[in-house]
Amino acid sequence: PTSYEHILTSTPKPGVGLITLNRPKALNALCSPLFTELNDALGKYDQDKDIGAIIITGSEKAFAAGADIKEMAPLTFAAAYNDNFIAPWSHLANTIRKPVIAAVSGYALGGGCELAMMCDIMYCTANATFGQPEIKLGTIPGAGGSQRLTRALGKSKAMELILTGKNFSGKEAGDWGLAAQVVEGGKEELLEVAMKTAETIAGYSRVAVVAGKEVVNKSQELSLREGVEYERRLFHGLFGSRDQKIGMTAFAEKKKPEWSHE
Ligand code: CO8
Repeated sequence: PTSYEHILTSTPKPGVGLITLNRPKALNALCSPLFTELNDALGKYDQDKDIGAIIITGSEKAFAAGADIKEMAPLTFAAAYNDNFIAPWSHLANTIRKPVIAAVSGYALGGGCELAMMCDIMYCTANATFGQPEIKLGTIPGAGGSQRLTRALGKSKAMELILTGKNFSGKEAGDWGLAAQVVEGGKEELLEVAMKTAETIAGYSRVAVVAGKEVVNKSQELSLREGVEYERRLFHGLFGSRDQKIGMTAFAEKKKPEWSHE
């Protein structure tokens, strides 16, 4: 395994890649070097044939307390624009094809909330603390928060949160549908839930899983009619996979399918 400075990587279960944000002195503030490492680790798991699902988590106290404010403070418009500051953050949402699960305990503020929302499935503890507090720093969300929060919660609630900068709890994230499940307990119970889902997904055909992620994500960008047509094209295409034959034959023979991932 590659050794990183700001993250830890491991494979706690077969098929599951676990990335732990590990910059405890700054509550996992997402400095550029951390993101470079995160993108590297995500890219490696995405390429790894033995990995079927990825989990991103933080510590008990902080998933991530935002982009690194100390790094951003002196940035000029020209430097941010010329270097396309934050653009590498889109790697997760734009490039990674395997499912990524966010397991959020503690603070998920600003860029931390945005990172969690870029993941495909979010789990959190009831007392996790979410928020987009950028307005308090004289700026606005810069890693997709205004778009993803609004799609998830609707305009009025997202507007209120982004313009007041007030936090919301893990329980609220669950009630509002931002998180798929709110886990009672701490980081350990949270990871157990995330791991179980990751293991389940990793146990299916990789071809079908990647297609499933792709079509759900299309729903965020296409009209209903275009989205349904996109889904149908891919659905038809999967009759060309070996795993569709394996899965349906196994059902008829009352056997457990042995996926070829082809
Ligand atoms: N950036 C840099 N350092 C941070 C950050 C951060 N976002 N958050 C915490 N830290 C550091 C603190 O400075 C402190 O360092 P030191 O010990 O050297 O003083 C250490 O982490 C521990 O923090 P606290 O002592 O503040 O811990 P508390 O438990 O008292 O408070 C809080 C925890 C409430 C989370 C508090 O740290 C806080 O308010 N943090 C900032 C939260 C915030 O505003 N986040 C949004 C940042 S802006 C953003 O993400 C914009 C995204 C735009 C898109 C992407 C841009 C890159």
